Amino acid sequence: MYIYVYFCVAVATPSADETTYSNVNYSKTQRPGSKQPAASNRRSGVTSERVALLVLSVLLAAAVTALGVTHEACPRCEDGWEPHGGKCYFFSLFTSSWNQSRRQCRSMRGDLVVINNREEQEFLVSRLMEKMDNPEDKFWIGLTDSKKEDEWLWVDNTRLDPRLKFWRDGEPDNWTGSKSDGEDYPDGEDCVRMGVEYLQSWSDKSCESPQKSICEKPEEACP
Ligand SMILES: [Ca+2]
Ligand SMILES: [Ca+2]
Repeated sequence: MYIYVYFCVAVATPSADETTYSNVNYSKTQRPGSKQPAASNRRSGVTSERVALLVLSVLLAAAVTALGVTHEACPRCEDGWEPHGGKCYFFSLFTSSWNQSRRQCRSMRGDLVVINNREEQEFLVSRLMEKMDNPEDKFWIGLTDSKKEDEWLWVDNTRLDPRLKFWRDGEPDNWTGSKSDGEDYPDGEDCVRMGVEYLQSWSDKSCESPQKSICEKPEEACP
C-alpha cells in the first residue's frame, strides 16, 4: 500500500524537472507567431498519460485491496460454528437423544465431536464453562460403547486411546438407573456426555437421555 501511495503521488505531482521544462517551453512560445497550440498539445498529452497512469494505479490498488478483503473475510467456519485448531465446533443447545443429536450434526455436514488430544479437551471444557447453566447441563460427544459393552468407539470408528481418557471419577459405570428415581435404563449407559469438572469431565449416560451436544467438522478451505 505504501508503494501504491508513493506511485500515485509521483504520478499526480509534477517533478521539478518537468516544471522547469514547461516554463522554458512556455517562454519560447511567447514569441510572436508562437507555437502555443503545440505546447498545449504536449501538456495535454502529458496530462492524459498521468490520468491514464492514475486510473491504472487506482484499479491496481482496488484489485489488491479486494484480494486482501477476500482473504480476511474467507469464512473458515459457517455462522454459529466456532473455529479452533483447524476445526469448526457447533454447540447445540437443543436437547435430544444421542442418535438424534448425531443426526442433527450430520445434517450440517459434521458429526458429534471426536476428541483427539488433550488440548482439544481443554478447549471444549473452557467453552462449556461459558455455556453450562448448571452441573447437569452437559453435552453429548461422539463416543459410545453401544456396539459392544465397554468397547469405546468414536463416531469415526477409531478406538478410544487409553492415554486420552477424560472420565470422571467412578465413570463409566454403565448405570442401569433406579426405578424409584423414575430413571430406569435396563440397557445401561452407552453414550458419553461431557461437562466441566476440570479435564476429567466425561460420564456415560443412557443414549435416550435428552442432552445438548457438540458437533465438529473441518474448517472450510479458502479459495
Ligand atoms: Ca455402556
Ligand atoms: Ca455413567
